[in-house]
Amino acid sequence: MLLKTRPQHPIASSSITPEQIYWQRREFLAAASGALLTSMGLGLDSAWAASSKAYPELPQVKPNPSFQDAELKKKLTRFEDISSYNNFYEFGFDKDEPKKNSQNLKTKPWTVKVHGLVDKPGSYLLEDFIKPYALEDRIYRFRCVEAWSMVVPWVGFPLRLLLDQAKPTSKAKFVTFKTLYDPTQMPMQMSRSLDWPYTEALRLDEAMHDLSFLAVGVYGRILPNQNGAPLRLVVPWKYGYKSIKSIVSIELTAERPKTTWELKAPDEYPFYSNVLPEVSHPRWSQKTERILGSGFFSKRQETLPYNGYEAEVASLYKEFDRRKLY
Ligand SMILES: Nc1nc2c(c(=O)[nH]1)N[C@H]1C(S)=C(S)[C@@H](COP(=O)(O)O)O[C@H]1N2
Ligand SMILES: [Mo]
Repeated sequence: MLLKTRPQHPIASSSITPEQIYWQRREFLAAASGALLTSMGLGLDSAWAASSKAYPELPQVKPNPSFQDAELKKKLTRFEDISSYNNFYEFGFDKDEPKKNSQNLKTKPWTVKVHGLVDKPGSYLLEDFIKPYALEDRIYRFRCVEAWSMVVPWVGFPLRLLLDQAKPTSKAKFVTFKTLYDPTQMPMQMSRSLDWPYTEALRLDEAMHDLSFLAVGVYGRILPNQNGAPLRLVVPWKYGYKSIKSIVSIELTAERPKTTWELKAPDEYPFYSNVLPEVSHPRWSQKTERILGSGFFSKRQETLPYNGYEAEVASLYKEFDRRKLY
């Protein structure tokens, strides 16, 4: 995983939607600190509209009031940044490659298998998979292990609700997720750079935590392919690589599986991967993070314990040494 910075392009809004009001505010702030950025933005008006509106709106999405923090709302990362600076190694290792190379990923029909140590296993078409749940909008912080961060309004439902339906047996201790394996569509799966299919896992009690979220959209619209369409995990108190994309398999297991990044470099990307600013990555500090989309002279901010969710999740780890849990 490499760090790479590139200029961010401010884009003025044409029609007023809630997210665009936030950007206007951002641009106002940008204007206050440098008029150049705003003037560049004017010409990109229609480019923005095209990039957002290419994605169908999800019907009946309700904001979950517990995750609409006013301060975070002001810091929302623009759709344009969320959808053009990505890690999705199946489509390439540079941040701009997933967007370029994932456009033909076939996300319909899409089948998700729920299996392993559950009373109610099943294979579902995505439409049927999400049908039982009310889609909600949750604004979460997102922190990549590479020390950049964003604030994202995800659309989806808590993973816990799915697990409640699948009914894990008493032997189930972990939930294992797998991404689609199809090298004809995901060209980097032909290389041996990582152990494919991309695999991630949570302890069952982590998976049952209300914050663990299955996302099908962002900014009220379906997920762009590069963000993990049509279904991805979001675990906001852990480093981004735990938030596995384009999921086809959810399996309850008794044993802890080896995860993809753990297999690659266990000392750098261990199983727990909780965001802990005091625990450095072997090759860099995790004390601060670069704010994605904060302009050419990127701003940094302090990283928060458990990425700001300490009050909610610390009890999951009380009997452990935090350092072992990174
Ligand atoms: N299948 C799969 N899931 C993945 C990855 C990946 O390469 N493949 N990258 C992870 C990493 S390192 C991060 S930071 C996030 C990035 O999500 P985003 O592109 O939506 O910001 O996805 C995670 N999920
Ligand atoms: Mo990441």
